[in-house]
Amino acid sequence: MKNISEVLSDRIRSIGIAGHVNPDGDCVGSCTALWQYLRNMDHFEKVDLYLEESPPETAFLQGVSSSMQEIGEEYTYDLFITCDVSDHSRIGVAQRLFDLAAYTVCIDHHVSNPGFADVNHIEPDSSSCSEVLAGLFDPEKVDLHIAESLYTGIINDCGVFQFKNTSPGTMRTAAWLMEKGIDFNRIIDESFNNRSLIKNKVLGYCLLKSKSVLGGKCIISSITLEEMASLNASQKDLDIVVNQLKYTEGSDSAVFAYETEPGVFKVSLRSSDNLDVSVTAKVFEGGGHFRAAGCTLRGSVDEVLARIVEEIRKRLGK
Ligand SMILES: [Mn+2]
Repeated sequence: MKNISEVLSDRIRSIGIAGHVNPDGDCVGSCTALWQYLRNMDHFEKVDLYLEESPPETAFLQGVSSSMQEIGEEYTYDLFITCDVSDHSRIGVAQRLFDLAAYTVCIDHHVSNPGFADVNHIEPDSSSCSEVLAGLFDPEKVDLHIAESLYTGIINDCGVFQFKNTSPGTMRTAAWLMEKGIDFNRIIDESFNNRSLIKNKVLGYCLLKSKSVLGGKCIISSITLEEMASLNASQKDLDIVVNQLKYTEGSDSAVFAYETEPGVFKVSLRSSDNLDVSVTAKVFEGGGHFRAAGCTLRGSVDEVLARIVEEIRKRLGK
């Protein structure tokens, strides 16, 4: 696909859009950008956006407050588009509507994406789904608010152009979005730098608990439901932890396990050039990218960490 218009035939009257469970900045940025873009086209009867509770840092984006967290009555959309969703099982709340839709499109950048829609446009070399979408839009139809959404998505997935997934193409996209007049400095502060006191405390707690394993090559940390409760924190407060762990000097990889329900841990993995953590995640039926991936394991926190570290040890060849 070269342009989003290729999937928008004249017969399409209703469009549903959805992101993934536990939405992040790129998910919200790409979904709201597409929602605004399609609504601005003015020839669809219905353009609906389904997003689970968005991170507060993205609340300023146009479309967030109009998005639906639950599905009302069942409805068959002429077209349903997912953004930043790496797998059918991650559609979350709108999965039923996706399944019912006459025609489906998946727009994504996850290398592990199996292609679960009728049309799959996946660019694994792209920093973010927002960058992929920017390439599918007519630049002249991108207004200030759409540019804000796309820019927010991009900076959240590439760590404000610090991660390896940042390409010259990412910078060129950011440049033309800046030319739309976005207040990029405010967007970076609001959606990336500013953190709640709880989020900062959780980060401090998890860093204090971090341990170096595999001769310093891997940094691990974790948090249980009980510990989260004692800090008054929830899952949404944890997204920055694993990247900070990764910044520990000398480490090639970081593992962060957090309990989502009793005895069930979501594990986030980060790595440098010499370790493909999406392979490690896949061993446990997870997925993701070369340097950032995730999976879910059952057991005690020590068991979960031990199993992941053992898998990384094998990959590192030690
Ligand atoms: Mn993404």
